[in-house]
Amino acid sequence: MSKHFPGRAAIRRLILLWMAVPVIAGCGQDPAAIVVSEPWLKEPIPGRAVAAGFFKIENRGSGEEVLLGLECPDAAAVEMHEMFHEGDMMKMRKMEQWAIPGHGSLALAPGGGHLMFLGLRRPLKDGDTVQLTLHFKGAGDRTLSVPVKKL
Ligand SMILES: [Cu+2]
Repeated sequence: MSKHFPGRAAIRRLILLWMAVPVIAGCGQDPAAIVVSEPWLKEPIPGRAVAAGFFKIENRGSGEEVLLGLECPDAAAVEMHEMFHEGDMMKMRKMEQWAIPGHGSLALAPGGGHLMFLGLRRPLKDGDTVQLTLHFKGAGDRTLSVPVKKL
């Protein structure tokens, strides 16, 4: 009598495969999981070469995504700024990167986190549009048309 059950190894392989699928799905970043919406740039004060920008990023995936940096052909640099309290003062600091947790979001808004467009290369007015490219660690690059708005 044999102690060998022919189907067992195959069943074990199937079980292992079944368990591995969610793990694989959790590691790979699907670019479609990152949704960037409502981008806009606040019209700069006339004569000033800096402007603040905002958007929302939704991470519909289960893994963390990281915004590594941004580029705009109309600005020398685009920085990520976070607001924080220091005593009674609200201050801002430059972020090297911005993490967006799985099933989380990052919402930039006046008075809170924002983008800082530095060294603007042309005067920007309400109704203008600039191109903005976001560099994501997992999802790659995303280029948006960003309208300039006067508040
Ligand atoms: Cu700032």
